[in-house]
Amino acid sequence: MASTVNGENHGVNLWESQKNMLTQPLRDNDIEVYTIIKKENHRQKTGLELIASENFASRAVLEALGSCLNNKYSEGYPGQRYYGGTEFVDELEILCQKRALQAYGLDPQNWGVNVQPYSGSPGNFAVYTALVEPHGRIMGLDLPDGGHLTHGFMTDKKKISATSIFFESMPYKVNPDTGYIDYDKLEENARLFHPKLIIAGVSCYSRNLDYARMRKIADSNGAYLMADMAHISGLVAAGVVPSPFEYCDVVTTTTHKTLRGCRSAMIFFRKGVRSVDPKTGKQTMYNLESLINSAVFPGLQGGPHNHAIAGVAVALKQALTPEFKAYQQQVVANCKALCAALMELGYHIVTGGSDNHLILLDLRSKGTDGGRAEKVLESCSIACNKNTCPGDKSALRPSGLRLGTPALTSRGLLEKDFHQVAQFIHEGIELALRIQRDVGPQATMKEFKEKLAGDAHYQGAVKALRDKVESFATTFPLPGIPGF
Ligand code: DSN
Repeated sequence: MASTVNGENHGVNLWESQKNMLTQPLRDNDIEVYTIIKKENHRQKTGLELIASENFASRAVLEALGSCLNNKYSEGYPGQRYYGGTEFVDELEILCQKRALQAYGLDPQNWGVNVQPYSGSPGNFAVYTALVEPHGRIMGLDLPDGGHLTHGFMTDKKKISATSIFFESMPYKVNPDTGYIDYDKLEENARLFHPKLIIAGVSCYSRNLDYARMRKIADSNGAYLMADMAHISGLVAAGVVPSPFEYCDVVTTTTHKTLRGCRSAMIFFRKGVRSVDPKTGKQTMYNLESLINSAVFPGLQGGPHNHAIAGVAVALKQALTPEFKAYQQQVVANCKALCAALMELGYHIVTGGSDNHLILLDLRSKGTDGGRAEKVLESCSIACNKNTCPGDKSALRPSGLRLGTPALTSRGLLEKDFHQVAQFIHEGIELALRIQRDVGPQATMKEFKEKLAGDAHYQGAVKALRDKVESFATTFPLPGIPGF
């Protein structure tokens, strides 16, 4: 029954006054946000999504993400919360942990997992704060060589990432001639730098990592080895690329790239015996679990995003199916097809190929760069991103384009379709070259963009290619919640 104050039935009035706000569908309640989402949905449906870190989450994942779990606070861990009413989120978090270990074939005696990191960057930072003292030393692949910001990125002039401000970072690099990681140099530098943690992880590297070699380097320096498998975590779960778990102490991952869940992250950590003294037989045990759990909460985060944990749990269930394995195999097959088609069209691919879901197209031999190509392709409804290539002199004018196949493979594209995608990319790059010749080699990006947008001839060419791309793209289904 509603309460009454000063003769007015406030309970009823309050509910009635808020009823629309609280119960209307988004379309009726907030047309501006609804319209923006519809436009984004249209962009995703009509375009070709080649950003290597993106994917299309399933309807079930998105439903879990949009559920009442969003409402629940539950600081702490299952069984030890700072709030009441956590019975079901405890059940959910335990289920998510169980599925996470299953998805990677891990024995709960030897591995644990924290599923609370909000995303990859805070997840990585939590590991560093757990295992490395302030200003302790870390080594990760340099960002211009294919590493990630959170692997200690800094430039000659500035410490950019907090991971290089609060920790001392020395990057390792790829060989500029081959594009492959220079493990010899990493070994040599690690011997001098004595890192506490080595990071085996990439954001733009098309080859498998040599975890065994990195383990040896870590061991000879008494360092932890952490894999950041964010880009390849779906491929690892399906067994189509080597697993880092055999060699690493800690493995982090985001959950929305090849794994195809919602935006979140996980940290896997070893448990049990770390080492045995060969002389005395004395065992040293891992103590990562409490360090990592307390670094995530209460060290860096507050309440876990239970709706995201639900989305991740759903994605992990899907990752355990044969259909998911077939999908990941196709991601790799499609990437090889895209790579072969572009090479046939005369393009140079860094390292000459790919073992995974992405390739790095080096446009230096073509006479253009990643920024200009990305801009023209975007105008033609092809989404990808500019990226530095090994040996680039300036990160401000990256020479490459990173292209990935996970998202379009989720829409059902096969190898033959990627031959067509390669043709579209080629036409876009040819157009970028024509504009570049027209504006001259010294023209700035601003002048290039003005020419692209302001010249009727080029706008006609953009429209012609965009129409072809969109007619092609719309023949493929888009995963997710229907009509939205
Ligand atoms: N920004 C992501 C990527 O594109 O690789 C990684 O966080």
